Amino acid sequence: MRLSRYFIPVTKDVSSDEKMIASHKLMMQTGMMRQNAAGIYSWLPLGFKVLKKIEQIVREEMDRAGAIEMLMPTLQSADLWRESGRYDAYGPEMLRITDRHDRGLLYGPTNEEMITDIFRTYVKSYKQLPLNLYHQQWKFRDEVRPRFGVMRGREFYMKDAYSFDLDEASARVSYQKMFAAYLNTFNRLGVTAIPMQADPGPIGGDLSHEFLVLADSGESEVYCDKAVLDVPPPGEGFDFEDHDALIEEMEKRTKFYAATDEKHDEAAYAAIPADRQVKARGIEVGHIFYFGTKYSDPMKAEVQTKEGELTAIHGGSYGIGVSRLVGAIIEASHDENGIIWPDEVAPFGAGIISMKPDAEDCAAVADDVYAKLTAAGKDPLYDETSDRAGPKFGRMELIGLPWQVTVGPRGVKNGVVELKRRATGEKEDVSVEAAIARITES
Ligand code: 5CA
Repeated sequence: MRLSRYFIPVTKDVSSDEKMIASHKLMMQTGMMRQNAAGIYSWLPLGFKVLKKIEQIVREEMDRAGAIEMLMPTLQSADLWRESGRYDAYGPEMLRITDRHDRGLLYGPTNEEMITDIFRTYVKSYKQLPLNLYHQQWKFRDEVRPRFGVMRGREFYMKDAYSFDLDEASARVSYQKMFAAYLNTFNRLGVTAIPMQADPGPIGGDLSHEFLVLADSGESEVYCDKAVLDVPPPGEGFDFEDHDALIEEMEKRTKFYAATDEKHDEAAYAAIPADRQVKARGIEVGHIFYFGTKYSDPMKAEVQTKEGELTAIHGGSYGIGVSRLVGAIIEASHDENGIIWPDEVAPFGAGIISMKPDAEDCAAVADDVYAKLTAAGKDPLYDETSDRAGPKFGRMELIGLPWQVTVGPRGVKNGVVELKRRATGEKEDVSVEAAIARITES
């Protein structure tokens, strides 16, 4: 993409609000998003690209774990929520809407009721189980205090998956699959997210884990054993059908103490060797629940067993804050000059700075780098504007693409370009071919 033809409204001055956390400020400065109302944002091209990359990784890992993608609407019927008893219980966070026929609607804060209704309509036999359906869709929660940009929005993008099983034992296997899939997902996104015992809150149930990315700006206070940070994720070859492997995976991690303040047990924490005690703040990027028959009982989501009896299914739900992750990744990966995008979610694979776009020889080399990186599928951002060097470097640093290739007159004379790795700041003068090779290998 040529920067002169793209739309990145970079602004240095965003707000003097001291409480603005780094990710919020950086997202505003880089023109990734625009606030339209409290907690409601437009995703401008750069931000939208990142959101879509995260969505795609989440999708791939859900699919790999056997979940099936679909799409439910943002608006839901109030009657469905009356069936489960949550219409009144949900409180003022729910945005209630009345249509022209005076029918009650709501902007969905989550989809347990709707998916249970779909399930009960079509699934009648144990033979069709287990089933895990998911979608990625906008949600609305009328938060009292929307803040920190996309971290606590009112409208936000969520991946929510819903599992249906014949009994509790099988539902726990479904839960373990999602647990393992989440570890792989967050690992691919370049963040360390720690599973912690959590309070199920309004979703309900008795088994629940939150996944938290440690960051000073996080809203939750967390306590954990440092050892939990060192357990590697299950990885690419992991077999989701191998139940023993699933159990082992979950045990490997849950045997170490890790809890949010709501579930914190001071005595258990004190028993951890002092040099391994971690008290920190965290951002909740995922939350999984096993809630048994909480929705299937009142909504009559029943299937026939082998013996021909009707039984309420056992359910779980599994959320990932996709839009929140954009902020969480930046919170975990930035410096005083700007964002440092992990390779997998970077909006562009590399940035090219043409220092003298008016000089024919310089422009030719920069065009060549642009063509080659594009052909290699690296989707580069090409700054061929006539802005001065300082602002060009500053802007590229701020946007924080994993690689920067600077094409300047002196280098061109010597047959080299400058290759810089954003994360480490390492710079090297190399040939165009070597630069392309390094970037495509990463
Ligand atoms: N039905 C369940 C699982 S699908 C559910 O709604 N869980 S949740 O309430 O924990 O939300 C799932 C994830 O959405 C959270 O872990 C968090 O990452 C994200 N999330 C929740 N509220 C907000 C918000 N106001 N702004 C941004 N992300 C949010």
